Amino acid sequence: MRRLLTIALVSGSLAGAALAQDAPVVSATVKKVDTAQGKITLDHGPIKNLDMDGMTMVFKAADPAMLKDVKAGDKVKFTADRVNGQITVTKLQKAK
Ligand SMILES: [Cu+2]
Repeated sequence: MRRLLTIALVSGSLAGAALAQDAPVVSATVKKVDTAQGKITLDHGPIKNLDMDGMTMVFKAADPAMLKDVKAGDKVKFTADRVNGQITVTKLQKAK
C-alpha cells in the first residue's frame, strides 16, 4: 500500500515537471511568503497557460524549499501550472 502511494506521488510530480517545461515565464512581485504552509502570494502579470490576467493571488509552491530565498517586495520570475487541481508555482527565481 505504501509502495503504491509512493509511485503515485512520483509519477504525479513527473507529470507536473513535464507540464512546467511548457509553461511560459511570468514576472511578479512577491507580496507574502508563507513557508510553513508552502504558499506564496504574488502580484503577477498575465499567465497565458492558465488563461489568467494579472492579479494578486496565493499560489502553492511545488516545493516549499523554493520559498527560502524570496521575501515580500522581491521581483521574481516564475512559471505556474495546475498540479493535482491546485494552481502551483513550478519554478521560481529572483529577477535580476
Ligand atoms: Cu492569478
